[in-house]
Amino acid sequence: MVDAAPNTTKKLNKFERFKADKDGLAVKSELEKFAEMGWEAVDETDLTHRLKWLGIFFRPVTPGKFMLRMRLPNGILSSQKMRVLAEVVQRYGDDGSADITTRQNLQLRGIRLEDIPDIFQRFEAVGLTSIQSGMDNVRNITGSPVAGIDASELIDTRGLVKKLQDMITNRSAGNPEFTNLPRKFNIAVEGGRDNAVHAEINDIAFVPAYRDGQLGFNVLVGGFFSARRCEAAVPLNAWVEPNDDVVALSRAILEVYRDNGLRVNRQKSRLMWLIDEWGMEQFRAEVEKAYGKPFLSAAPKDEIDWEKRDHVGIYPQQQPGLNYAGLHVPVGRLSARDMFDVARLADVYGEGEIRLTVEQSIIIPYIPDSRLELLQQEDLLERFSLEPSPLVRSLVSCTGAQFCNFALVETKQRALAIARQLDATLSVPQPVRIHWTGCPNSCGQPQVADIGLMGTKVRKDGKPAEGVDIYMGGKVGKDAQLGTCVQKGVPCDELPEILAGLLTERFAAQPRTDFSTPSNGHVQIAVDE
Ligand code: SRM
Ligand code: SF4
Repeated sequence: MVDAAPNTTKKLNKFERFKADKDGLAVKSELEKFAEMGWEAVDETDLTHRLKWLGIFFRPVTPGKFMLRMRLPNGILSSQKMRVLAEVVQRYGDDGSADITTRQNLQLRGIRLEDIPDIFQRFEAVGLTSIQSGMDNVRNITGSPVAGIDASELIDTRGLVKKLQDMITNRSAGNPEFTNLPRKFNIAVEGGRDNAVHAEINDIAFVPAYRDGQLGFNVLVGGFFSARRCEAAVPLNAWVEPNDDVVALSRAILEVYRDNGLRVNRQKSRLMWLIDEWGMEQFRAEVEKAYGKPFLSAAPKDEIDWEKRDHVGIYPQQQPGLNYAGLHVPVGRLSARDMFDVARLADVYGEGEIRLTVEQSIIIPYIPDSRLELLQQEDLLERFSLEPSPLVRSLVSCTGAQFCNFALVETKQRALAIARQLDATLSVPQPVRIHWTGCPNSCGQPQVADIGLMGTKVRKDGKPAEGVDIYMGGKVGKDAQLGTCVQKGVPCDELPEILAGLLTERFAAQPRTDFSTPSNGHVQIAVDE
């Protein structure tokens, strides 16, 4: 096994130094000890950084109550797994909750370090893991949320995504080959026609493409967002068959990045900076060498030719007589009760499977036609609607100030309140995707939105206040492109009026005249601290 080793003799940044001192994965064997001594006594670098290699995030905003970031390949989990996660959250009462993330994943809140050994045992018993989900590791690997059930699907990505995760994490045991990357790393494997996973914003993206009549993937590389720079992925000019070649090529790219990626300035360490430094020709040649066989050049075009779907509502599956139900989860926030309810619905109406979307919502697949009517009478659908009001429906929000110390503004609660207010006063003829992100790190992906709102600090009437920079022009699905900043420093309390203006001028919104309550307009979610 090759141990990851930084490539440079130049001065290393502080992250590289502490990784060289002790690998992040090393804290795995110390969890019992940490649990006994209590978080206050844990070495600071272990506490605030290395624990993230196991998916355990110290939250300076809520000291002692940790966040646990899972890995859910392709965003799929069983009702049994959901129940185990619900039990974890439940034990923390009002402190416990979970969020569906923008990488079709779950994060649990309120976790105490002393409970981690027991929680990890429970995870292992049902095949759950949080390994390598934070810091300089490969994040949750995304794939179409309707893989294997979508009638128009090209490639079922479920097996490939799982194999990729197993390779990267050594089947969840932890894999020191890939725990010292220069920076975080994102991989997406898209198998549908509508680019459901925002392939273009990943460090590696596989997108379906026919080459000489054979279906496989074109490969894109280097997509990323950061406070300093945002780039869409660019073609590697390579095509792979939808088999183990996907895993082998990902491994080759990761090895090249691990051994050559820039490690001096952390702001310039993502894959695209290496591609820039070398040029695509050299990068491709180095990856080809690591891959061990010549690349087939990319297919002339990919098969992403649909507008992006959000999967909210009920849709027939490729399997006759079966349907999937997309339940809208307002800004992705779940309570323990919600999680138990979702697990129950998946068992009673489906086949005990649950899927998550990058829009932070839930899909329950395999529902027979005969069960649809009954499903629609379930109380949970009052909270997690099949027909949410238009702006609430397309809302995405990062964690924000409630739990994230990078945040410059509160996001989730404000996002939902403003969307509901606008839905109550305006009739919007088309979906308008509004994405909130609490700081320039862009976890809420404002650059893919119709209207993106990025938290910032402003001054209003001579006093500091919460505000946003406004992004527009993000396009998803076919011909995806990134939006750009169109207005800076808008105080949050002026946003309802400014957004109403934008919606009217740019998205043909009209004042509502019927004054009926739009669907899902007054659903209460538990975002209050
Ligand atoms: Fe993120 C750091 C939350 C998706 C770019 N992100 C963080 C941290 C870990 C910061 C921290 O320690 O507090 C946030 C944890 C807050 C918390 O308590 O929840 C955080 N990121 C999230 C999530 C939960 C947002 C959400 O509400 O859905 C998403 C978790 C995904 C997952 O399941 O793994 C999340 N983050 C993203 C995305 C979107 C994506 O992957 O499609 C991005 C932009 C895409 C990208 O990475 O290229 C993103 N997060 C960042 C960055 C900027 C990275 C950079 O290269 O500079 C940081 C800061 C960093 O890494 O230094 C960051
Ligand atoms: Fe935190 Fe900023 Fe990411 Fe939001 S965008 S979760 S505020 S780091």
